[in-house]
Amino acid sequence: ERIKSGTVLPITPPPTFPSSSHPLWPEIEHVVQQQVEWARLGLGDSGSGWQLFAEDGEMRMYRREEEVDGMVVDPLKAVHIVKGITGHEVCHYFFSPQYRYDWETTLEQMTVLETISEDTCLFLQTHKRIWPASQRDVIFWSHIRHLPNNQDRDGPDIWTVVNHSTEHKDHPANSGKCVRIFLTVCMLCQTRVIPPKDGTPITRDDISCKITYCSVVNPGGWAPASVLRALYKREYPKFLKRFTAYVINQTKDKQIMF
Ligand code: 6CM
Repeated sequence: ERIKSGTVLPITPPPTFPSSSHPLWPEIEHVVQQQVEWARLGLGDSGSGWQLFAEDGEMRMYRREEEVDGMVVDPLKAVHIVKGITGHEVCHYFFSPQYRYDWETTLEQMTVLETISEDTCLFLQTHKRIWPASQRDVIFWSHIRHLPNNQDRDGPDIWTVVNHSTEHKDHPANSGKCVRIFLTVCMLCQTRVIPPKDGTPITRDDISCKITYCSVVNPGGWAPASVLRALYKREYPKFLKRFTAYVINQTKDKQIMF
């Protein structure tokens, strides 16, 4: 059916995979919509309330200091522009379990508890213990999605991965040596292409990817605020730099995956 001009299209298209029949699906749909909206807002008009805590080249990281029941739950927003890679590539390497040990430095063990569909998995991860706190683990669903640009012919397509904590009957929280953390993470990517003026094929020199990474992590149990904030200040920039360098390295001799 033809779309009348002025019609506002939904931000996310309907699911194309059978994950829509999974019991987690309504939550996945809801959280993905919400996270994409939140990431697309950037820092808002004035950037008010966001505190720049790390800067390196094109990368900027901002946080808001927030506590719930005395626990640090600072929301984080990071923006980065990386040359030579596409949003599809960034999301592919962020989502796919087979690459996770290559770039995730805080990881001790990762288990895929369930492959809900090609675009959605359930993960159990244990992370390295950070003294003086207890070791942490996390269970989250992870969903990768392409949001084609239907509204603005010149606007970029979006690829996104959203990770969000959930429960699993075989792995109750805080039943072993680990304290369960709760997280919501969104990696949102827009690819910019400047085609060569002479009409020659597009190469990696003609593309760049704008990444917006948002996260909220609740440590789930006692962790000293100053240690946690120092940890985030060190680890988040390290993660984004290391991860994007990894994607550049993995893709440099491969065909561009738009
Ligand atoms: O988004 C990132 N990674 C994803 C794939 O692993 C996923 C998982 C994130 C888990 C983040 C856990 C960070 C460790 C938090 C420890 C907190 C408690 C310790 C207490 C210390 C006093 O979304 C990249 C995440 C990069 C994190 C720096």
